[in-house]
Amino acid sequence: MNKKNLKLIFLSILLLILILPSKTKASELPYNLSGHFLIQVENDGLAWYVDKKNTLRHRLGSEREIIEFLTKHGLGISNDNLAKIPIAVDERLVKIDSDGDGLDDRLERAIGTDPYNPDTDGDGYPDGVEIKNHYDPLGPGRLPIDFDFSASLAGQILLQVEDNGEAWYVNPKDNLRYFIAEPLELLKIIKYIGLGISNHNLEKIVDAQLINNYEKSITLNVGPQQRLSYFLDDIKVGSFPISAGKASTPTPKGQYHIINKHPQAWSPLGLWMPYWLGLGTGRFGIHELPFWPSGYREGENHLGIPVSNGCVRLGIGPAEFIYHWSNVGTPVYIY
Ligand SMILES: [Ca+2]
Ligand SMILES: [Ca+2]
Ligand SMILES: [Ca+2]
Repeated sequence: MNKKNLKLIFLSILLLILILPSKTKASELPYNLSGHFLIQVENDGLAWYVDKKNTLRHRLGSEREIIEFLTKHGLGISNDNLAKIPIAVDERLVKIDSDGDGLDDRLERAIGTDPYNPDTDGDGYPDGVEIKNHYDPLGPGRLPIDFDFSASLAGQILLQVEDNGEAWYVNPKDNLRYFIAEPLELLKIIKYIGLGISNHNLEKIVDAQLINNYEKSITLNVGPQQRLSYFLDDIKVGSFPISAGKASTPTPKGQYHIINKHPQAWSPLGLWMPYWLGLGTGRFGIHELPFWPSGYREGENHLGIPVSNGCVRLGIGPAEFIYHWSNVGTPVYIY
């Protein structure tokens, strides 16, 4: 078998890897893949990143593009907070492990263990074993791991601002942080943890290079479609199913803008409306599926069906995304 055939087989295996939940609509793909690295298998494995903030894709072809990406997308983090995120120990990413403890020399320098001593604190457990099991390799006790905190940063690039700007990536698949020892090293990480994607699916995610002014707008189809679409510079980036007002209490149509935001608003009808975005005079708005003080939550199965009292309901996940994505003043066209 020649090299080309082998490559084709490898590519077709990668294509099968892309996890696409059957319910996912094309326009929800950018959101569903946000925070992930993608491998464009039909184009020599070119790497992309889907931005969590706006679901646009960024090309990571050259070292220059990667450096620009890390600088632009890196979120500064304190050492105390970074310590809460478990570290990935992946032998495939080890380049030089001088002391054979399973940790790359460069990773050891970043976390303060001794690259030439497999058991830095001399407690009988190697550094790699301690890290893997969330024990402190520098002394007694466990690491201050906080899985909820780690999950909240899934898909982010983190930069250690109190040290030398060491870069980490929190993989949404396992919520572990991967050390990016040098910019080009990121491509190696992507090779192992990125998602393979076909050209057909990649085209459903807008290339960040097409956006100039980042002017935001939202449209709400409150008719049979029941969808919210979000735009940048008049380019549709993605959309989500909604539940707008029922026939007796329809959502007003027309041109509005977001007048206020609240992470959890209270409705006079006696229910909570998370991720509230007020429209018009603030008597109606966009929010997450509401819940009642009893804890009962409106079901996801209402999305796509107009059942509300005039507000526009979004699913869990998309509501939080649109809340953070939009600003007070963002235009909203309802039709
Ligand atoms: Ca080592
Ligand atoms: Ca060591
Ligand atoms: Ca030890």
